[in-house]
Amino acid sequence: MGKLLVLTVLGVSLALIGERLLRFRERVAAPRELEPTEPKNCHLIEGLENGSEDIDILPSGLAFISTGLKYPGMPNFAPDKPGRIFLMDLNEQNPKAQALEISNGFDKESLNPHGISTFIDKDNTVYLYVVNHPHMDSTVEIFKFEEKQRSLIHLKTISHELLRSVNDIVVLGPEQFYATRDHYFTSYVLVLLEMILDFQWTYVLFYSPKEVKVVAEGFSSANGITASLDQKYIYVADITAKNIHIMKKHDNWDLTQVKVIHLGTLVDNLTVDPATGDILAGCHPNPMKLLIYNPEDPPGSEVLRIQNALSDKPRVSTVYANNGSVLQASSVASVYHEKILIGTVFHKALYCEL
Ligand SMILES: *[C@@H]1O[C@H](CO)[C@@H](O)[C@H](O)[C@H]1NC(C)=O
Ligand SMILES: *[C@@H]1O[C@H](CO)[C@@H](O)[C@H](O)[C@H]1NC(C)=O
Ligand SMILES: *[C@@H]1O[C@H](CO)[C@@H](O)[C@H](O)[C@H]1NC(C)=O
Ligand SMILES: [Ca+2]
Ligand SMILES: [Ca+2]
Repeated sequence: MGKLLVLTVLGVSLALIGERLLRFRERVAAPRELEPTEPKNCHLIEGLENGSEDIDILPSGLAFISTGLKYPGMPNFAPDKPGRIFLMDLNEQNPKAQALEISNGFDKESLNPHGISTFIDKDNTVYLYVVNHPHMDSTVEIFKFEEKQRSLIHLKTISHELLRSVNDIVVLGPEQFYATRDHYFTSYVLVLLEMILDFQWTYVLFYSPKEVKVVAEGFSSANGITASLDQKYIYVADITAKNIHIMKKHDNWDLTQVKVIHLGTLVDNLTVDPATGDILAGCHPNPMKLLIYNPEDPPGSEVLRIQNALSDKPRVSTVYANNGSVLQASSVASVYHEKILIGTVFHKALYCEL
């Protein structure tokens, strides 16, 4: 009897694992034809050759770009260089990316920047919040931006036991932000297992000096996060589930799900078009090529625009698509005055007119 039970449990477990494996294969290996799409006058940005994970553009047209992310399982072409934050003034005719100076007193060698988010205070001071992975840990660094000096003054490091495997943040008040956790485990092998078996143990966290709490959970891998223009809704990309969750924000900062928009492609970072409120999603069309990098057959890039996300019929259109010959592994796209900046996980960055 005992043996029968063991056999039954083993059989059921194997069947479950088999089913999860099949679903994993479907999620990552399904080949998709990309129809090449390109806006006008695209050119690669000089100085940003090795990744531009996240981009945040101020209302004034100054763009912050985080580069040099080192992350387990992701290729990196400059593993010995610390990460940096670049600035681009999109009001210029031919904007150049310029590395920002970082104030002394901050360990610049350990900067490993992931998601970023800007916050403008009532007195117009600009703060840049950076998800950092110093020595593969997760912290949020707060910098004050000095526009004239083109520099960042480090003010504070936030760490918390719930701030683990942080991917992206969206800052909505002084030291008040939502953050996504993209994996439950931190060791590479367990992360792979987690991805394959799809535990859905990742979440969105709310952080403030007074209160830290999980406000939404059950994501396969919560990734990019941003807010609607009126800040009443929060958009969360679930990268391995290939969808975007539209969440309503409540007065106590809790989130409830309004709907899920399926995109059929791995959704990475999200931004909102300041002129229209449309969501722009940097996506990975070929997950397997991203996981197993081969320069001869590189991963492609895809940027989608989602119009009327809150309506019954959101409209999804392709802004940019390329098989990797120009741009590999797009992860974010940000729009300013009919121009678009497209960043990538470990490759180049592209600037186009819409
Ligand atoms: C990118 O990586 C290559 C190879 O390590 C290096 O030679 C180059 O200087 C890097 N470029 C930048 C802008 O960091
Ligand atoms: C942008 O995409 C890359 C690729 O996954 C990712 O590593 C990084 O999390 C992204 N940035 C943000 C802010 O999510
Ligand atoms: C990608 O597209 C370019 C031009 O459209 C083509 O020349 C190239 O062979 C394609 N590469 C792959 C790997 O499909
Ligand atoms: Ca961000
Ligand atoms: Ca991301």
